[in-house]
Amino acid sequence: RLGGYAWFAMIQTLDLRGIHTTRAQLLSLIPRPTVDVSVASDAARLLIDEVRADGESALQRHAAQFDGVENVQIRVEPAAVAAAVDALDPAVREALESAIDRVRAATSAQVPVPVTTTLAPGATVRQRWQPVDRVGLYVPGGKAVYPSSVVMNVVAAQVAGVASIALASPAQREHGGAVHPTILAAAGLLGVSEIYAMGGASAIGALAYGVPELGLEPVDVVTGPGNIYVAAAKRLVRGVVGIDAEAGTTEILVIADAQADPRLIAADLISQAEHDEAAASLLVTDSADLADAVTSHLRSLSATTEHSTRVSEALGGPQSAIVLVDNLAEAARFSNAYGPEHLEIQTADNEAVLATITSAGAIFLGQHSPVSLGDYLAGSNHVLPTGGQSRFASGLGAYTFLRPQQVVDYDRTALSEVAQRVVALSRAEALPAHGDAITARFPSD
Ligand code: HSO
Ligand code: ZN
Repeated sequence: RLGGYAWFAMIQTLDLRGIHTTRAQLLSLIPRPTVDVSVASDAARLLIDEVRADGESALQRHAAQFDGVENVQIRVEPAAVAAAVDALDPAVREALESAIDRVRAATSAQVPVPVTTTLAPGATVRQRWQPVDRVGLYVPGGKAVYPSSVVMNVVAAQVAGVASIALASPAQREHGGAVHPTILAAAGLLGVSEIYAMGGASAIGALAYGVPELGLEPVDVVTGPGNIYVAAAKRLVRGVVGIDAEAGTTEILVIADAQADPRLIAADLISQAEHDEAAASLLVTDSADLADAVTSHLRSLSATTEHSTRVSEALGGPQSAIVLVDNLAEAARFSNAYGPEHLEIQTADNEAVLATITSAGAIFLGQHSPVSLGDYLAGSNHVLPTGGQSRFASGLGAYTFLRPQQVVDYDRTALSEVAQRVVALSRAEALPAHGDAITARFPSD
């Protein structure tokens, strides 16, 4: 650890004070990781094509190549799920059950009620929300295992009313090529039994197109977080199936003012940096004193944290920064342009800042609502859009699996009232058979 400064690479500072930026300039200043999903597209396409052509044998080859395991039992036996539930540490079981209850409760608020609009007597358009029939949920298993992501994906699909759920997660070398036991246990607690030991782009392809030898039927929607190969694969199968927003490498952006606690901010920035060398941790503040204090806490905390090397690399990477701005309005402007996966607001008036926020995957207000609470037990969903996608997309929820459908129901009188208008518009579009289909219902007129 000699030459400690190099070891603990410092977080860069972006000083925007006194600078007036256009939106385009602001977007170009935003720190982002240097690799993006498009670089993984060719490799992902190849893997998906192989799975489509060769089915299970392609999945076996890919497991050997990427996960270092041979002869994988790809379709998990129900007995293995039950055994994993039995072997679960009681404290972890209690925590998972509590997470399931809270996520289920908060997710229930995401199911819209059907609404019928009466446009005239006997003329209604009904709005109903229909769950998709079958979904494939991906749970990553690379640098860490994510039973919590099983909860987030499965509960959202169950609350939506999805009847058929398949789950995929990579074969784990340390577990003899099986899916990680905690992931199996989480699935078991949720009553999900169709589970496949397969990972990466191959798994996404298998879910989207199906694998007959495994009894794996194609799904309608594929969701779940993953690395750039998973994200690239989801982009490739989109259109064949629906997908959720890309939940890639984790991001946290903290908006804070002088009164915030720098030690807690540093802890929160590190909590997400722990996920990946490419994770993005940003503090946006109008207080240079707070920025300095957070920097020194980052230095000391990152030295002792378990994943010190990974954290230091993430904090020192081009995607992480401390951003100095003139005021909190500018902080919000920067954050909205960035569109963080997680936004923490730690200011004297959090509600006032919240009112100026437009884009974020999920928002965490005040000192006692850290992101890691949301990762596990807040009740909110932790599968959230990254890479600026919160500017146009939302996190995973029941609505991810629901399709709004309009049901039209007119009676004879209601139809006759608008018949001539349909005829007029159909003639204006030179599609007279459209009008004829209406008048055919009134032969005597
Ligand atoms: N922060 C991650 C979710 C997670 N953290 C799972 C721990 N386990 C992305 O929102
Ligand atoms: Zn996390």
